[in-house]
Amino acid sequence: MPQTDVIIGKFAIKGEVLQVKPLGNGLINDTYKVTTAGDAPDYVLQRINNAIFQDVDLLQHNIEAVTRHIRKKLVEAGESDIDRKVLTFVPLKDAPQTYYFDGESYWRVSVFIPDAFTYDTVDPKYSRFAGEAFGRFEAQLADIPDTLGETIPDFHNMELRARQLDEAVAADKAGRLKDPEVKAILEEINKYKYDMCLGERLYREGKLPKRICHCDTKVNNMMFDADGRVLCVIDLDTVMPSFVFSDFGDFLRTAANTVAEDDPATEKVAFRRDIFEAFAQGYIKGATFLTPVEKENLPYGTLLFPFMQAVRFFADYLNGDTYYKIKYPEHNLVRTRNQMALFRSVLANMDYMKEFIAGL
Ligand code: GN1
Ligand code: MG
Repeated sequence: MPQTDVIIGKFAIKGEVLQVKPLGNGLINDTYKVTTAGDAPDYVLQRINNAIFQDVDLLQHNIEAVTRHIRKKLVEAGESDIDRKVLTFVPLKDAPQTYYFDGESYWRVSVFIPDAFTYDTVDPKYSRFAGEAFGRFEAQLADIPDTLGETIPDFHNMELRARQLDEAVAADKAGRLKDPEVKAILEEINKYKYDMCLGERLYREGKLPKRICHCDTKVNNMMFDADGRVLCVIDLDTVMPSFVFSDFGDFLRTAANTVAEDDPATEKVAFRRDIFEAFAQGYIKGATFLTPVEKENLPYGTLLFPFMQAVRFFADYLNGDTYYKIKYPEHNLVRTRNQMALFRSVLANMDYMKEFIAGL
């Protein structure tokens, strides 16, 4: 692999590079912080996981269109400090494109946002801000003039995820299906699979629209300033047409779980109503465009995401851990147990959530 300082030298950055070191804890790409000398901005260098994002040209086209459009909206709204409220991608020194191919890997560089923080957990106050920010993010992109492609086709399509699990089961590549616990998880998933594909059915019936969504609204994909105000949404690789549940449900999947998504202590997993209520209030304020069917199904979206994530972790476990980065052999199984425990906890809250949403 070429040196990261050689790679960074291909981009039209300002300032002399002092240091490049790993940043963050994403499960897909490799991320580095690039520190420069003097007044020049610092940067974020990323190696794009090309096995997962197979069309990097389309990916960067999407991201450039999205950041351009949001920047325009911020200017029109008379916002200040815009460079901290939307990501800026840096072109190459000798070409306008915002990615570099070194013969093996794809790389990109964005400007590092100073004095900004990401969190792996939030309190209700931050949850409300996050809800409003994700709702606003979707609202800002509602009239984007560019056509955005699906950077991972059918990314949040539950029918596809269910099929992929069926394929993983049929192949049993890692020979893990003989474990009785694994079989029990599979049975539980199969029991709810059909119900969880409701979104795709509503879409086919013409009752549910697709909109431009972020599709990876993990709590740590949002930057806050020192006062807890949302600055911007990051990790834009999966911005694409989807159901609004993608952003609503995926945030609560991480933020409203009492523990991290890979905490082995499943008995501690529980769905936090305080985080849900604050997020839902914020989101409905920001997402001014919601149709009655979308609003009514937000509880379904909240239930769908722990389920879909469990199915994805579980399929990866059966496939021998080829998709998500793992830190130990059982990591994907531990994640699956955790997400199924969350699914059960959310399921027990369905009536309560429906009543709460109807009252907003
Ligand atoms: C991945 O890149 P990261 O870690 O923010 C994944 C999400 C999953 C998440 C689970 C492209 O997100 O869909 O929800 O891990 N991204 C992709 O932690 O598959
Ligand atoms: Mg991330």
